[in-house]
Amino acid sequence: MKSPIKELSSLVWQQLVTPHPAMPGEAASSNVSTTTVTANVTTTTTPPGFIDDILNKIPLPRWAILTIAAAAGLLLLLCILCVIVKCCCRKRKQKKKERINLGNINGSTTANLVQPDLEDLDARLKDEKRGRLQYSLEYNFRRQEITVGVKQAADLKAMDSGGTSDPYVIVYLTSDRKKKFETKVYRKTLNPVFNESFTFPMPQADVADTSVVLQVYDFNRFSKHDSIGELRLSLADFDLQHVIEEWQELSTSGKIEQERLGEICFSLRYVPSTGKLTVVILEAKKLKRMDTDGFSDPYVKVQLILNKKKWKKKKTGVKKNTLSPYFNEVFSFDVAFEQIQNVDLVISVWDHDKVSKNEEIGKVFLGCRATGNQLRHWSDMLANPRRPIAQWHSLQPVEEVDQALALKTRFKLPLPTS
Ligand SMILES: [Ca+2]
Ligand SMILES: [Ca+2]
Repeated sequence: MKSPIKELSSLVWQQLVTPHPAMPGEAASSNVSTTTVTANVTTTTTPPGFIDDILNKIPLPRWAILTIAAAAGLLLLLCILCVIVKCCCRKRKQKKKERINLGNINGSTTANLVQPDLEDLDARLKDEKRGRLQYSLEYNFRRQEITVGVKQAADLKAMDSGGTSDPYVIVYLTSDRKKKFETKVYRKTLNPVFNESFTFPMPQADVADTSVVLQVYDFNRFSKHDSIGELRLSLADFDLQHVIEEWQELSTSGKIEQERLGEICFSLRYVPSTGKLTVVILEAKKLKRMDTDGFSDPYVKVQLILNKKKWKKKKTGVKKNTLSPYFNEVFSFDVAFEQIQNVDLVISVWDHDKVSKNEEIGKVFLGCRATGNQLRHWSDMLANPRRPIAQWHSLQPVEEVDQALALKTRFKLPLPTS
């Protein structure tokens, strides 16, 4: 006769005799099955008096042995349960992992793309810490002028090898870029106190369209001055009834939105058989104000550059006091089919001035070396011989276009000599 307790104790005994798994995991699950097997084997193959013999040899009362055995059994059961639960959890986790890795290759790719991006962003943000600038704005309604105060800067980015900078600030208004002021240079400091102020004439009508630009530079005696950062304060965002004095975080100068110079519409037509290039300057709009009266006196120059050398030039008449001139003037050039690949067409808008020098407002260039909208217009013209193709273009900063044209000269590609 075997009591359930006896059976349990024999099982415990077997467990104590058989080596215990050292590592949980896959091995554990196989051990679970061996345990049950051995238990079964024990119950069927052990001779009936065997356990009694062993129990008699232990110098403890029978009840104590049974209690210890029962406790040990319970503990073991708990252990087995724990191992089983752990095992199940691991398998489920593995399945989940597999599902992510195999079932969703795109997902892991996106993760790979997103992860470094976030790190990059962090690095970029750290890199972009340019420091802060305290300024003041005071508008005088009676005199129609604005006084910009450059107070002080803090935690400026170190631009020199010694871990410091030699900061100074340039101040100007977007309504008149030629009138620029500069503070003194402060040597070897990242927290300069400037306390300088500059006054600009500022008609009340122009306030809403004007921004104050404060550019912080690092002075270098023997090399180009480095831009530390800048602020662009749109006056429309301020209540100029009061004196404004505040701190603002500097941004990198490259990130700042480009000034609107205006747009121009012209049509292009090319006839390969006769080698005639026809440019019709139609109209312009939203041109930048160049004169103090709030208008410009625009005219357009049409220039051809052949093999990076100035070749032919024509211009429209001057339209007085307007920011949206209508020209509708036709210009024809002889450009042989062999030359058209090597031609750049430069369209520039100028402001005529009676007393001072004429000023260039903005320009664009077209040709096989152009990019974006300009390249599209040029290739549309070549793809549609004899048909005039009209398109609007945003004027670009003069220096930018000149630089792009000059750059092309430097990186000139060898052309086939046929
Ligand atoms: Ca320096
Ligand atoms: Ca003018």
